[in-house]
Amino acid sequence: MKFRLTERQQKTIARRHESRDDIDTQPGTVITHHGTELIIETAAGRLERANARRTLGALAPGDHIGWRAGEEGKLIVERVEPRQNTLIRPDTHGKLKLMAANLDQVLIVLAPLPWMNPNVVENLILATLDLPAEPLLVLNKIDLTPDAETAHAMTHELALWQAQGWPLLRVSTHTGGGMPALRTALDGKISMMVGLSGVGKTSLARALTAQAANAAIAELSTHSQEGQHTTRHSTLFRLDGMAGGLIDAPGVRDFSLNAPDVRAIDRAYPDLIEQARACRFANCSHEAEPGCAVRAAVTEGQLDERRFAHYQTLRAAARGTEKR
Ligand SMILES: Nc1nc2c(ncn2[C@@H]2O[C@H](COP(=O)(O)OP(=O)(O)OP(=O)(O)O)[C@@H](O)[C@H]2O)c(=O)[nH]1
Ligand SMILES: [Mg+2]
Ligand SMILES: [Zn+2]
Repeated sequence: MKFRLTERQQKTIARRHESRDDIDTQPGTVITHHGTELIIETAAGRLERANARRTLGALAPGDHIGWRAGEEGKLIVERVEPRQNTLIRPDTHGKLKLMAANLDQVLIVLAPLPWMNPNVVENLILATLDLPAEPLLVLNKIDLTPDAETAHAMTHELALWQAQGWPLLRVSTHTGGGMPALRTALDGKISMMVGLSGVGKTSLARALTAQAANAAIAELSTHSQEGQHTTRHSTLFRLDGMAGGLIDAPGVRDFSLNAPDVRAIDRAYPDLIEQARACRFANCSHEAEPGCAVRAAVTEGQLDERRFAHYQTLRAAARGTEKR
């Protein structure tokens, strides 16, 4: 999982928009794409099919672009504006793919079934904070009653994340419960949904935006299989009666961070950082040093053991990349 472009990639992208500045274009936003075929939204709010100039490289939902009418009425995207941030993720072949651009908020969509590994949730929170964007935890399918073990794990982990100050909303697309609060949280922002396949991201998009039922977009962005519709391409939907937009995306299975940044890790573990201030050594690694307040807090049950273990795993990964 990689959210940021390398400096070289950023420079390449910067050069690309400079190169088309001479052409007179109209402003628009990328809604979705399928290969070189794009659907863009014009400033007037119309959805149009378009093709991007090949030299622009990959475009993604949320990209602000400049387009002009080409021959035979086909729109041509000539430029892409500098990006506030980019969400990048390996595709099924392991190739890094631009999933979305210019995000204000990332909705980490959870459900009792399937319940996501909490370490993966924390990787998502970390990556969101690193964009930077605001994380919003959304627990969907609250109409379902999970088995006792899942219920216990859910209650425990959700309380931990809330204690770090990350907001949590509980909703059900089936009953409509919690949906007004979710609407309010989305107003005026560009938000992207991430979560396991089957947690109900597309169902949420349909509940919140009339556009998500648009047949032409649905055809481009979904793949149906055994009666289930799996999202294949990220798509930006405009929210009914509100500013901002919601990006539906394919489900993620894993969310490992290949090169976490030490400061980004610390931002995702404020509880640990707070305890670490009481460690005897300022550069304590919380492994074997005497006077380690973090290890003491874990032993006393004041700090969550799983969170501590995952923090140490992330820190080890960060040290590994620093040495290289
Ligand atoms: N019980 C219950 N089921 C729900 C709810 N929301 C969605 N579902 C069901 O969950 C299943 C998966 O929903 P989708 O919206 O396709 O899930 P998704 O996250 O978009 O999945 P991918 O596109 O594969 O990533 C469907 O059968 C939905 O009917 C809910 O609030 N309660
Ligand atoms: Mg979907
Ligand atoms: Zn320590």
